[in-house]
Amino acid sequence: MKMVFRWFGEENDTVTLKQIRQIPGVVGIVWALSAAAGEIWPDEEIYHYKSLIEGYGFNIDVVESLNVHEDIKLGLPSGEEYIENYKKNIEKLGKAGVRVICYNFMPVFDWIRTEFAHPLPDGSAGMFYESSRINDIDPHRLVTIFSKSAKDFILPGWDMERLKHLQKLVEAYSNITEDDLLHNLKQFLEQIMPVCEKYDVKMAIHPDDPPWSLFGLPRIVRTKEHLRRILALTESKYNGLALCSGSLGANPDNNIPEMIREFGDRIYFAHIRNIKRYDNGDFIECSHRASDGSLDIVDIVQAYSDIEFSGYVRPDHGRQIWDENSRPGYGLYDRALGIMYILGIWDHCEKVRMVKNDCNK
Ligand SMILES: [Mn+2]
Repeated sequence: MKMVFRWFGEENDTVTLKQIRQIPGVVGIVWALSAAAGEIWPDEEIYHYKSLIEGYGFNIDVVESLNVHEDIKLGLPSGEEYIENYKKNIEKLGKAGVRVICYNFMPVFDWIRTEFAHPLPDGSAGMFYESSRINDIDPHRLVTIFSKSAKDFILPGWDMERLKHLQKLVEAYSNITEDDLLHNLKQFLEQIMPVCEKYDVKMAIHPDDPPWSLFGLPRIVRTKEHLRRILALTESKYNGLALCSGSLGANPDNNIPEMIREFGDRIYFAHIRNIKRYDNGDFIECSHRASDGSLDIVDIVQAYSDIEFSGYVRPDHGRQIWDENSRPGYGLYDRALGIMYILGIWDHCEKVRMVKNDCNK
């Protein structure tokens, strides 16, 4: 596995490349420009980030996210122009050296939580999802909560300009079924796959977070069957997955190690994160350690080792610890701890595998 770390850029992150450089094992930066969905990324900015990141000895292999315009998800004729722009961005990024693009196909909302900093018993805080609050919450209020708690940070996937037109956006989906949305994803993938192949850029779809429908909106990336269906949409192997343990794992029916073993060589990007689920459907993001949450991170990393995973991995989110003031979920300290835990398990698994191989010779 190749360990990478998400970074939001000089103006938009409390963590510096210099700090990331000192986390053992990190070889690349997961980056993006803060452009709105549908826009073409300017070369000057792409190459500015490339030289900045490579200057610290990191690769720029993974971009997260290149957002898909809502009109593409809705299958509108106006989406065609945005697909053309998407293709241009794939070409630009491929030429610059990017090998994987992580994206999602979630209608209107990207990831959803009801609280950014919910206290954990040890005095740290984690992002929290309280199901009873979601049920009575009006989507408008959710956007207000998000914009207030996010303080000065731009939240990944939460394009506030776009969300000003929330009512219209939600209504636009009222007649779109899951099958329609899947069909629109197929149309999108079919058009971009030749460009991905030409410039050697793999697409990795991120699962819905949380993995169930909200506000009556269709969601098509939330179970093993959904992932199977998505991989079968194209002949091309450039259509792949960003397997996020914390997103899928919020549903106890999703068995992450089983998915890793089934989808193995089509997983291009792994997000590893633990969550603690409660019986009432709530969940909180906790430390990576298996005993702290509901997901067995040891089994998950073991599964990646068993399939000899050579793709990219990142600790997904971290708690807020040691009084760090960072963007929610994306502080330095707890993600660095997560990396050391993941690499500890990985190194052990690899060692055991090599000893076994030697014995079989
Ligand atoms: Mn994720």
